[in-house]
Amino acid sequence: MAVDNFPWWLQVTHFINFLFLGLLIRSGWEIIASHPRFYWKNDCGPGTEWIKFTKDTVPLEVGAFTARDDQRTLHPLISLPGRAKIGIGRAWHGLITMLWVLNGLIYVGLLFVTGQWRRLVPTSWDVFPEAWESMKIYAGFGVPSIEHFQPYDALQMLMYSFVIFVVAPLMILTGPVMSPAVVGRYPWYPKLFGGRQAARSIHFLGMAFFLFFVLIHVALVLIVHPEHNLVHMMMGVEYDPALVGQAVTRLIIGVAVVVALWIAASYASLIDVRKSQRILYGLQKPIKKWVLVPMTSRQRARQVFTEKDISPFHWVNTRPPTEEQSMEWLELRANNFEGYRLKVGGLVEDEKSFSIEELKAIQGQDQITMHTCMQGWTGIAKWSGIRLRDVLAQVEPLEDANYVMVESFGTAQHMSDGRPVEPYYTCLTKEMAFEDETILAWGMNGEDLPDMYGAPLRLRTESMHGYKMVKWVRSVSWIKDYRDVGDGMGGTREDSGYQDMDARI
Ligand SMILES: Nc1nc2c(c(=O)[nH]1)N[C@H]1C(S)=C(S)[C@@H](COP(=O)(O)O)O[C@H]1N2
Ligand SMILES: [Mo]
Repeated sequence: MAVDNFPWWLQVTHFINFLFLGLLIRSGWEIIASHPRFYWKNDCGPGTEWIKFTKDTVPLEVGAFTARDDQRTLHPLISLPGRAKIGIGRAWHGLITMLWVLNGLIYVGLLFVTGQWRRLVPTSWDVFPEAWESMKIYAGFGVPSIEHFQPYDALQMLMYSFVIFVVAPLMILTGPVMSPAVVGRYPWYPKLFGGRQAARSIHFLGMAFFLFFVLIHVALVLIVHPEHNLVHMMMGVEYDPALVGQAVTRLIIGVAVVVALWIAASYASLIDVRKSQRILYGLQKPIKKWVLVPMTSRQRARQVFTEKDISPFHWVNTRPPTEEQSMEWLELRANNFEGYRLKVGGLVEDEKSFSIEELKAIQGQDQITMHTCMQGWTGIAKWSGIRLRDVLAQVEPLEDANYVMVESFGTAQHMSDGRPVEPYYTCLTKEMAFEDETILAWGMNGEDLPDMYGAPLRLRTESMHGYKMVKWVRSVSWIKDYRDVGDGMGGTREDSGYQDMDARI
């Protein structure tokens, strides 16, 4: 195997990869910061973390410390975009993943088409004893002689193959397990990785491995025969001492450009966060619409969990309404919700309202499902309620009734833009509203819905993230367009947390 040139496409795909990996890792940190704990079990119980990046300990008492209280803020120099804009972090992560996978496919495709794969895929078992020899040399702070590198030595080959053919695919495969739509539609899939939280932990470990690999990779490039490496890498030609200076210049410029782009991405996203939200999610819309929705829409209930899977601990996000927020709810509460009536109206012929008893008489179902908050935590519970579509069937929608809006008595605990307290709401497309497991729940784990979890009625949209699942529901309305209500983004978390209206992934 002769040392031939490093082809130009190898340089380009490497450069793009370096840029994208940084964006992925930094947006990943933004997401981690919103729930800086990792678990193996889906319950996410306090004390069951195998690693956490916060000093806070969580009391077992329900609602004493909420998922929002747990959120951390990172600086824009560190995470993408920083300042706890998790919606934008998730948008970047999704978009760059698509581009990174594309770049990776081009790279691997070209490796095989051009025969370059022989450089890094070991073709003989000798690679293991040879790698061991290299390892011993490094362990003694030595450097294998240049003859070992043709162009890569055995240890390098093993490392590269492992990253490209094991770690990268594992990252791509564990990513979709974060999506409640994917997990709901294909319950066997998360099991391949030991469950949803195990997949999240593996995804985290993959990130840590990438960091470790990049550090070692860069260090070795610069320590072990750096003149040769730099000329190969940066100039794409055989080693020539005359080219070293130019290679170093190129390296410095390349790294500076990438780092500048990483940081620019953060600050550019923060200038006009709403615009970033629209652009970043907008670019992903076709993939969501043409791939994700058809692949995951759930017209059939799929109970995958049983009573014994029910989580002993279930995180709370936002506490029940206070006096400033809703006297109405507090008065209903004081009366055990006896006077409560769900209003069903908006663009309908005939507004109606229903007591919980009346709803129970129409239809009822139980579902044991996993709640997934986009922050990263999950919890399994049994929810009892009525299908939203059966509630909607009680009224006659007008012609331009296109979306369903669900409004709360309560608020969001924390609005990232610090605006005054206002009622929580969400909007659903017809597709979302009519799914089998989209219900208004009055019961949790066989009991009346507790106050913390949304009494007397809460929305459950099982194929979507938690932010769609309005607690303390006051009304359901047909509306013409979600762009006409609130800030026009589709719900409270979309308006002020910059999330996507389509909460499937
Ligand atoms: N009224 C209201 N409903 C809400 C929220 C909120 O802040 N206010 N948070 C949502 C989010 S982001 C999540 S993850 C779930 C959490 O539900 P839980 O507290 O029952 O676990 O509630 C959703 N419903
Ligand atoms: Mo959430």
